[in-house]
Amino acid sequence: MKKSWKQTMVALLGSTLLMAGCGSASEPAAPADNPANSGSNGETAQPAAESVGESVDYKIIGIDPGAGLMKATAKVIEEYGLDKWELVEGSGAAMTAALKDAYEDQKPIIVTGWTPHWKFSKFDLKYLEDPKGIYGAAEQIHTIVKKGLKEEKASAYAFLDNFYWEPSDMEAVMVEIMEGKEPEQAAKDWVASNEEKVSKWIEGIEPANGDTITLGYVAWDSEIASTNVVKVVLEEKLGYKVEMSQVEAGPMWVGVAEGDLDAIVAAWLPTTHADYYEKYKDKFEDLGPNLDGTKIGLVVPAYMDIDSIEDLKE
Ligand code: PBE
Repeated sequence: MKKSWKQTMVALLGSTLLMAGCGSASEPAAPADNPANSGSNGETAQPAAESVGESVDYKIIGIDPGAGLMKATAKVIEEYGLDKWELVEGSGAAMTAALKDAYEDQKPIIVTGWTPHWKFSKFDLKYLEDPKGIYGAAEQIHTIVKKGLKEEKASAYAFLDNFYWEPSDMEAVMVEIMEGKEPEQAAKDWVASNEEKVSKWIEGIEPANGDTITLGYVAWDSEIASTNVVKVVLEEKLGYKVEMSQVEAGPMWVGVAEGDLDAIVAAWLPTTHADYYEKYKDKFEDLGPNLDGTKIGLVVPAYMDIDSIEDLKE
């Protein structure tokens, strides 16, 4: 034992001296032979790179459970076989807070997201591709009113029927609110600086005399913006007194179907709110789109090295 240990040492010493001699004599030893260069060995000794799932603890940061986006995401988890993944329920505000925290630290995060939304102008984000098309194509947001509104509140009905704006308009209001303006003030300012657009919505409509009208909405940033703009126009231009009723998505649809709410400008169709629409479709009046070109899906910071929902399986 002792002898062979000594022999080993002599052999090692010999080869080390030999290599040292080689190195100083002319060229450096080839990396594979040079014990000082442990780069290749060091790399293989490191733990394998984390998967996307591990990096976010297999969590998708969701919003309120009644949102169509949540139901679509549950279906995504099922159809793409994302068995280890969990969809975390919360709210739109909790989702954007989590996104902001992660983004500031350049950490990975996956959220349920939608357009129009201010988050795309504040952060560099991307939608994950959805090759199975579960989130659907571009959609519209419709204005839905209770049956009989036309006879009951004709001026409001006429304006709601005309109300139509662009995603960039909605985003402008959303950004102001996100930057700290009260939603109603942001809406007032937008109305004041978009006289031309607003005057087309109310052209030829006789103002009402202080009638009360109730608008239902969910606390999604997009709908906070649109509902406040509609409120301001109804109050400032058409003489209504507007009550805004903040509810969950299910009760919002029930409310307009049963006539407890006069109108909503928050119906994402044909896909996101398809089940609500089907369930109550004979009980309300659909005034058609007030905005074209929405999108829903899984959203990640652009610095994350994934592109598709398929990448979440790894
Ligand atoms: N959203 C915003 C809603 C509709 C408006 C996409 C979060 C939803 O998923 O139901």
